[in-house]
Amino acid sequence: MSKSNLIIVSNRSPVADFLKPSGQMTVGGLATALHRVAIEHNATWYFGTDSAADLSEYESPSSLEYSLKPVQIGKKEYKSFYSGYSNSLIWPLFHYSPNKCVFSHEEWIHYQAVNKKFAMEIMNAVEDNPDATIWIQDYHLFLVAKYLRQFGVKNKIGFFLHVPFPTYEIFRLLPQRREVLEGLLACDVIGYHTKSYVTNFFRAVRNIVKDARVFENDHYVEFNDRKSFIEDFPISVDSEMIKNLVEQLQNNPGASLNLNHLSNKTTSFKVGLGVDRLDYSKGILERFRAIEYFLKKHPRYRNKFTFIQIAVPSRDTVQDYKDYKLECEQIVSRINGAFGSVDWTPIIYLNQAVPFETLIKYYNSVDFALITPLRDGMNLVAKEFILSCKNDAALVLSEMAGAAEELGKVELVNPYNQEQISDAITKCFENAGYQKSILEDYREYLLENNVHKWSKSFIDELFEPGSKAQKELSRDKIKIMNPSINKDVELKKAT
Ligand code: ADQ
Repeated sequence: MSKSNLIIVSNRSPVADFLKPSGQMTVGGLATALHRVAIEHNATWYFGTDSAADLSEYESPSSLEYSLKPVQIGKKEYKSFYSGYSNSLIWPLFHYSPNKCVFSHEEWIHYQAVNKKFAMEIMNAVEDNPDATIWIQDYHLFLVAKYLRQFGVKNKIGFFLHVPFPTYEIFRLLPQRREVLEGLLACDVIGYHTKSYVTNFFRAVRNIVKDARVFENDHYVEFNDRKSFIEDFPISVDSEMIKNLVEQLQNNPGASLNLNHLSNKTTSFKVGLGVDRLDYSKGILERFRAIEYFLKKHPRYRNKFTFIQIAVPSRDTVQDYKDYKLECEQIVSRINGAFGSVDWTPIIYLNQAVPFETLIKYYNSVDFALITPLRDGMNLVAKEFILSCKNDAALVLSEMAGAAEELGKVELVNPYNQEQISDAITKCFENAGYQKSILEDYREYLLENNVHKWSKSFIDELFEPGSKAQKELSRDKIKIMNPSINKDVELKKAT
């Protein structure tokens, strides 16, 4: 694929204020991951906006090394599509919270209309460019590929889902479940973070799209004369960039974050950290409750521990998010009121976005991180923390995060289990450094399995659909024919 032939499509612009000549990056996993990919490929990036400005002569910010193409949508329609169908139905459902779902037919109509609008704009761009490869991102845009096919677009189309693909029992609750699957099956390649999500998707197709032919062992589905390959591509971070930031910090100790004042000169004082978008799926409230439980159960650790929670405001047009923000503030205030003193605050709560360099300083200063989402497609914070943390730090990670499938040797917890989280915090006090070698191994692993590898493997697959499955199948065949290879691998692991 030639360099400028990649078209990225996402609901939101990677630049927070795309009308400014040099805009700040949008905070969130998708923007963080794809910004570098867009630079590398000199891509064209389509995104939705409800801005009323005249965008007919729009020019991308001069500071950006790729071009942005806004898809303009009316305010009412955008709200219904974004705050409504996308974030009040699909998001909660795919994060296993059906009680939070709002089922509205009107929002579905708007969701379809907005997806069609995206497809029309992209169709105009690819009409003269049969080599362009289209890469659609995430749950807001499930139907774009289907509309593109209806408009006669034959270009390669890929789709990557950044959130979990839920089990069939959850997915089947979606009234438009067949339409969503049909939208996906208009793509040549569909990517998920983990093998479990791939398995869930195959089961959903088998049960819902009865006229599709499912070849799970060969990683594809045939539907409407099209083969769609379905693969796991665990997303990652820009590990080299993070490593460099950490090295700069280590070479300039004056630049580090000084948290000594928190400890009130108490020896063996510990600082814990949480970093999330302010979202109920991230388990921030449950985490606070577990900390409250810990402080109640272990009075000896009061005064010896502060937890810093950095929560960047998110989706504040959605009522559930407004309520959640309030609940977080109330519980922090309750805990600090009940346990704190004039010279000690149990929880420091920052409801703000923090520059990435500062985030790295936090990661590098604390003793442990509690990353305990109730559900999470992957969770990039876990990977950022491993790459940046102190040698004797520890990571307590929810088993409900996609990242747990890759990073299963850190301290895994059930985010609802207060006793387990409390024990995990206790372990950080009593056994500092117990994860040292595990985190060292994962640092190596993440340096190799970085965001560039993620995007490259997706784009390679899109360029030649089925090649990943072919490689895996022939590797498996070699293993079956030469069982000694397996033994060698096992031996290497053991030594
Ligand atoms: P998110 O739900 O946004 O992403 P996550 O993967 O943790 O979740 O990424 C968040 C990003 O935002 C991280 O890069 C982090 O550094 C940054 N961030 C978080 N809080 C911040 C703050 N207060 N200030 C500044 N930056 C902050 C979605 C899915 C995830 C999936 C990603 C990528 O929900 O499961 O991992 O997409 O696919």
